[in-house]
Amino acid sequence: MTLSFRRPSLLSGLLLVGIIGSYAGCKRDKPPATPATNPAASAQPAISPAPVPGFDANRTFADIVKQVDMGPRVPNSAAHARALKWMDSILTGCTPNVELQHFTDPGYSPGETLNLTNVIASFNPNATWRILILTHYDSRPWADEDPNPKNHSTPIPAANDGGSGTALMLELARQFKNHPPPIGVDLFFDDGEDYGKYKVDNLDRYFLGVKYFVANKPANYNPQVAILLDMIGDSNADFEPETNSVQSAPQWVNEIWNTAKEMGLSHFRTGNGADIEDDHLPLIHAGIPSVDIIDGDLVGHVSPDPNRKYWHTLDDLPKHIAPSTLDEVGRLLLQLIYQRFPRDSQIL
Ligand code: 1BN
Ligand code: ZN
Repeated sequence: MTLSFRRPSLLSGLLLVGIIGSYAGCKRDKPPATPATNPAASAQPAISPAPVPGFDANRTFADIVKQVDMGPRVPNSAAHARALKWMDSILTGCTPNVELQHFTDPGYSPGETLNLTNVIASFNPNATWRILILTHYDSRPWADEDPNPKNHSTPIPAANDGGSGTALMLELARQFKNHPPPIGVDLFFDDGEDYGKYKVDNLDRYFLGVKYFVANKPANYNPQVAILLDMIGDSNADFEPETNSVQSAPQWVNEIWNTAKEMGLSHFRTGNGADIEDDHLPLIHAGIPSVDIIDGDLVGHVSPDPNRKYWHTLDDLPKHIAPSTLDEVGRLLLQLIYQRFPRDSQIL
């Protein structure tokens, strides 16, 4: 892969700030259980939690429809370029700190070169206590799980698998613009997640953007936790703790699912979720504790519900998405960011 930056590398800049702050020198290398049980936090005078902004789930739904209307966002396609421009314009309207990470991959066909772009939008860049939230925005080029074999080489609409996380993170960015988060937040829209053919070469050709990000990140960029959003919009979504996430970041899994329980969110269930290989694996391998919020029963059409058998098919359409599900995920993340995760002033 080759690299070019359209803008100066934001993460490098962030890391310069971070060196002065606590990226390199942070004493905490394990996350706290909760602010209430975090000794460093409880030693400080009480800090009133930041007010939690609202979340516009209808605008999020509309942004899923917008992406599907652009066409499948397959690398090297006009729809992919259009989606990138659209995301970039929204994000640059919300923060001056938007980085485009351009890179290439050979693709599958002889002589092919995939032009790929990761997008990273940062908020509160001087905060040393940071989280990374990520999703993929590319669409799978092959509907190879479609019941009709004639569709196996056709790209998927990717309303849920790509579109939902992208729309939700754009809405977070809009909220952060008007209500700057009390912790550092880096929103990472990664490319080339769904490019692989797992029946041919397992998962070797997946997660291209995150693999690139990890291989090129400054050594001292180490967010406290990464939260991956994948297929988070289904009207009957079932979010259970995913196995690799539990192993990588058990305290953060508890924090997220406990918060969901306290908020009375109906789509979050404790229990044993599936073991899913996803964008979080390269981050975990790079030492970043990571949690995948994923509707795991969609993968492999495990759910017995016939309306939930559209993963990697031409039926991954907005008709399966409910604003009420997007609302739960969006409000949960805002609650964690504004009220649950410790701020610098609580840990320094
Ligand atoms: C998740 C959603 N993934 C792709 N779209 C990753 C994956 C691919 C998981 C193949 C299992 C099999
Ligand atoms: Zn997929």
